[in-house]
Amino acid sequence: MKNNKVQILARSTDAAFSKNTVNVNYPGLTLDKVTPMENGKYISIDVTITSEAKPGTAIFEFKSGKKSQKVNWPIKARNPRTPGVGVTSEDFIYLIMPDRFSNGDPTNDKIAGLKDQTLHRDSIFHRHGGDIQGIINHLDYLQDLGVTAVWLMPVFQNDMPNRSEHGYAMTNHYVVEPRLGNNDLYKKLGDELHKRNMKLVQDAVYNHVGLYHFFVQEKPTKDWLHEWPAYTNTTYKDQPLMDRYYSGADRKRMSDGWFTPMMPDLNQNNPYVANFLIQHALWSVEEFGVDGWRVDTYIYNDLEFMNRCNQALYNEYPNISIFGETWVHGVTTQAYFVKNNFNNIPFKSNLNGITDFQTNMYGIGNAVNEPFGWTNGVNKLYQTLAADFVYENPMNNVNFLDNHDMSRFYSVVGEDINKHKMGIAWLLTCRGIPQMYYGTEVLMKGFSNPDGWVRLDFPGGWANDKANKFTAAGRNEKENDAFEWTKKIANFRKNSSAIKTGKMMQFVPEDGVYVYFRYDDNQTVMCIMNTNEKSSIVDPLRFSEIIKTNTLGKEVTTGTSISLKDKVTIPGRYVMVLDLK
Ligand SMILES: [Ca+2]
Ligand SMILES: [Ca+2]
Repeated sequence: MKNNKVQILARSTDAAFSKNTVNVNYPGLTLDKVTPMENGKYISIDVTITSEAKPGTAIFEFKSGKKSQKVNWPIKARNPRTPGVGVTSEDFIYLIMPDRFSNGDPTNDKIAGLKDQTLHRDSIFHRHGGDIQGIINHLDYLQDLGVTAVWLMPVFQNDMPNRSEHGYAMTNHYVVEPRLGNNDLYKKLGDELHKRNMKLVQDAVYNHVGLYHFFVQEKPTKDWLHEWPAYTNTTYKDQPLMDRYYSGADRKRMSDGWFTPMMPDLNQNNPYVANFLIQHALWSVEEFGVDGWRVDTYIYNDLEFMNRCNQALYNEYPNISIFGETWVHGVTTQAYFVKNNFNNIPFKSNLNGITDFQTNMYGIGNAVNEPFGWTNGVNKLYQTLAADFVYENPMNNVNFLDNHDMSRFYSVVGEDINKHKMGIAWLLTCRGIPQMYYGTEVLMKGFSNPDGWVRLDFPGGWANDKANKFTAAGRNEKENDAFEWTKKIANFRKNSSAIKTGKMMQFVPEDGVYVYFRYDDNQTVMCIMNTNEKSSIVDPLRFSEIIKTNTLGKEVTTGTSISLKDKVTIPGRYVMVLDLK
């Protein structure tokens, strides 16, 4: 690899372990530095793996007086498939909470010795038994739907006494959570996806770990965590990070406060912590063949550290796409965290993508739910997209209708199937990378109050479920309608250069109707969104600068051909997606 230096953290139960001498004798491996840590149970070992090194097992010998101990350390061959190919606007991402999607292996539902022994599908905060095998079992379903990339909520071990189901409280970075499977099975998921030309997105968490992580329970150095005289939570207020009138105390609480009492905040200014996190990222991509990288709680990290961490991945995998979770309020604020067009600001991010909370919170929901007004309804979506000039590349923004933290879209739109389908049509045709949350295609419901209600089981994912929504026969008429609608547009999208890589042109919404185009030299796709309850009439003449010589539009969802020489009638609460001819 380009970066051939590795910092190993060795840990023992012996409180005087750090007094050991360290030796290793392996062709091509050089021992650069041995550092006893402040905590006597840890030694840091810096090594270089030169190009002469062959795959095999290096044996580290730890010696103290007459006592000697040997530890095997594998040196692996490179992944034969170049990982980090990137998840782009050509993809359609499906976000899965592994514990709640499908139980493919009932034998791993409870693991003896782990702190959380719950297994109770009627409780939103207990474990339900879903796992990686359950996901592998349903890759045909996802492929049929038109999905091209799968993003799992974090898969590494969360050995926490409770709330272990979500995965964001890691306790061991190098072990896949045994209730989800194991390292080999996670690797197999990557292989199975790649066989289908699909991609794997990993959910990375750098800001915090679980309270029961071994390096929290026994800190290698005193400053491993951000610790406070009394418990201090983050304010969740991002403004002090870029506000020119910021208070230092506010900024420190935002960045160094803990995410929750169960999730200690890591001190990324400690070089050993930083190396640990960066190396884990590189190892994951190489080991599991990861293609895209989602960064949890991006805004709570030390942003200079994030630039270094991102750069380490970009150096090794130039095509990898990294998108940070930016749950903030306002396009300019969101753009601060990603490559942007701002000059003369104190911090410049090197991140190449973000999860676009703005088109979600100030966009599509308003478009389908609010009455049309100067700054309301679909004008809000239009305005938010009109502010895209601040991003270096808005095609890297990940769009979504809902996710594991937000109320499910079908509930947000009052269980109105027409509004729901409008949202899906927009998701799959707007600029950027579409991301669907599991079950949205079959109308799963729930308000995030609390978040467990948006993390229910996918019906049919468990052997004795009453209905199996993975099959047409198990879905009701409305659910099949939503599924087929998604499938039609997603599969059209797969072969649509205009949507995948083309430009976008949007027209000022008039009378509740919003018209936008996706286009390139080979294709023009016209999307007409009628947010009114009643049908509306659109005159194609207004759009002649982009319709040009096209005379027909073939509706992607129905196959109907529509003449563009005449006025077009759009049903109420509907998005018409037309492939122009
Ligand atoms: Ca299971
Ligand atoms: Ca932090």
